[in-house]
Amino acid sequence: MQLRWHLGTDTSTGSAGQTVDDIVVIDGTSAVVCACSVQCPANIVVPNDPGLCGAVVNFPSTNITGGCGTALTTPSSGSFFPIGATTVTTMAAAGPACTFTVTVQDSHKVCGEGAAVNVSTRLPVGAGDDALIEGFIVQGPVGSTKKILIRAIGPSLLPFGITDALTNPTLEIHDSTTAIVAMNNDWKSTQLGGLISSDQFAEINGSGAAPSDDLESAIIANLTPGSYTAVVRGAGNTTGTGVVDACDLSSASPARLVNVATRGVIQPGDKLMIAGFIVQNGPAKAVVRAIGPSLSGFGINNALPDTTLQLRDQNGAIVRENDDWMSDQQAELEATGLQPSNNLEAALIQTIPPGQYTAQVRGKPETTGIGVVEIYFLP
Ligand SMILES: [Ca+2]
Ligand SMILES: [Ca+2]
Repeated sequence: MQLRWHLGTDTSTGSAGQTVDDIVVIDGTSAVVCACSVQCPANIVVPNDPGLCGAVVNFPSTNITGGCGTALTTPSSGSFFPIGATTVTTMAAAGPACTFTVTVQDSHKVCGEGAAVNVSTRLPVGAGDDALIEGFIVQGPVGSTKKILIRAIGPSLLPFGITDALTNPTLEIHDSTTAIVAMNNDWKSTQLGGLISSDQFAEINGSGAAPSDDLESAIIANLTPGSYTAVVRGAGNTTGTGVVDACDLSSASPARLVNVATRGVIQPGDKLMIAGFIVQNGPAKAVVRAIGPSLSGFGINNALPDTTLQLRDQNGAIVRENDDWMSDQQAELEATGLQPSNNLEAALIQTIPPGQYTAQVRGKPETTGIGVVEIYFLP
């Protein structure tokens, strides 16, 4: 087939000038659409943004040629990426897809030397049930405590281009009876009560992990063995994208964080749930779960009906992935007692060497709903 331009003079508007007034196709009987091709940019490695357990990363567009139809890149350029590796996917309506990896290295120690980021999660923060909730289970001998700095980050994402960042987060810590044991609105103003018996400004300020915006929340909590949840909301029921993270300030304590879980609204594409976490001091055996449909049994109306899960290392390589937990590690998961209660939920068990990891949860198909990502560290 050949295309030939036919040049003429456009007289329809009364003005002179050369325009293309027709395109003649010769030696062809029908229009031919070139094959769709998508070419992603190269893998990207960046340091974390100072003070954040991750970075806002911009990257070049995917090179798209031919008849691809609409192409969607997720997460999009300009998103917040947690510490660890996240795979970016461009998927064309015509079928072809490509991927590359964005790796955020823990270069600026958010938690200070010797302390680990246990988990950081970015999600849309809504009102009511749609709050961003992080759960912790502390295990240890009677009398032991785990000292954890928990933060709710919002406005400090704005300078990095997260335009829908939560402008004024608040943070509550609940115990297993759902009683509030600590709360904070703006980190420079300690709210006494519950576990908090003295002003925390100096200790937070000296921790190396003080939030960079005065409206952000932080609490240092000495947690005795038990289960806790941290709840992030927007002050005055405002909504937006927020990050909750936790630093372990007592790595020498015999008490251990054995479970960290995050619950929030998961949306298609960009707003998948990505939990970043760091394994220190030798390998850890972990069960990672992506919980969705079984939440409806706990009164959550808009739980995801089906979930998928990927565990990726700091190079972006998939350590293990799963769709429905009974498919390949059923016996191993049942032996831990941590198997999900719904067959469509995803779970995996893996011994992982020290390093930075992300657990990525999506709905299947990609729909909007509440999901939970859980990381259990086994003895
Ligand atoms: Ca606040
Ligand atoms: Ca599934």
